[in-house]
Amino acid sequence: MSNKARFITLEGSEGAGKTTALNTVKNQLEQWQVPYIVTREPGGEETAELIRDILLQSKHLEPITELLLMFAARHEHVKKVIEPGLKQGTWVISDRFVDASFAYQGFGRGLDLDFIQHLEQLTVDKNQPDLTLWLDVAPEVGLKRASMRSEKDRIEQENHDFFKRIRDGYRHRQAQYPQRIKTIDANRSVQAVQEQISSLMQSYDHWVNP
Ligand code: Z5A
Repeated sequence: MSNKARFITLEGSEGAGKTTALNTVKNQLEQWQVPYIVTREPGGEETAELIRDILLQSKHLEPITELLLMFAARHEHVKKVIEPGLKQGTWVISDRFVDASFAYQGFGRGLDLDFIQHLEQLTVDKNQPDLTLWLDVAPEVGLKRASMRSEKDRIEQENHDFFKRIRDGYRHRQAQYPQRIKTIDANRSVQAVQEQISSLMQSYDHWVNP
């Protein structure tokens, strides 16, 4: 068995179903019998979780403040959890990572993509995901699912056009990195989504059985 630990991220906009996807990925890693941790962004580490509370609970944040806090949290997360984990041979699954900043802060809030890329180089450096599952859901489908939830945080309260721009952002990233970012059609039933993810994960069997 190859002992190179892999870094897998899950992305998607509101109501995409990342929680279900996460369970399907975990099942595959358990079948492969590889050690793994599950983490999330913003957050995933003590200080980063404190920053998450500011990000999600503040009534108003300037877009640049939001962007800088996302990357401050990410840098703590990368340096204290992701990088050491991978070095020790532990696989890392993260619910969201840097693509979310391009989609939400870049496309959603309209911040400069070159500036975001510069922050990415500074804070993430070589710790890039090996595989990203982008759960692509139409905003009207995702927002309907999410509306079942009782309380919405600051970002979840944004309107339909914002989530349309997020989807454009993810499309743009997928076109830029087609080898890494794989599109999952998340408009379909839970079972159909699980099947697509399982079969995609199985196509990476060579990672563990070279
Ligand atoms: N954010 C950012 O702006 N910039 C960044 O760089 C980063 C993040 C890293 C994090 O909030 C927020 O931060 C997020 C992006 C922003 N804001 N938004 N929007 P979070 O972690 O609290 O929220 P989230 O990432 O959006 O996660 P979530 O809401 O928990 O997950 P989800 O993908 O939206 O969905 P879910 O909980 O798995 O499913 C939603 C519901 O739909 C649930 O009731 C399911 O049972 C149901 N569901 C799921 N799949 C299906 C299918 N296929 N059919 C029918 N129903 C389904």
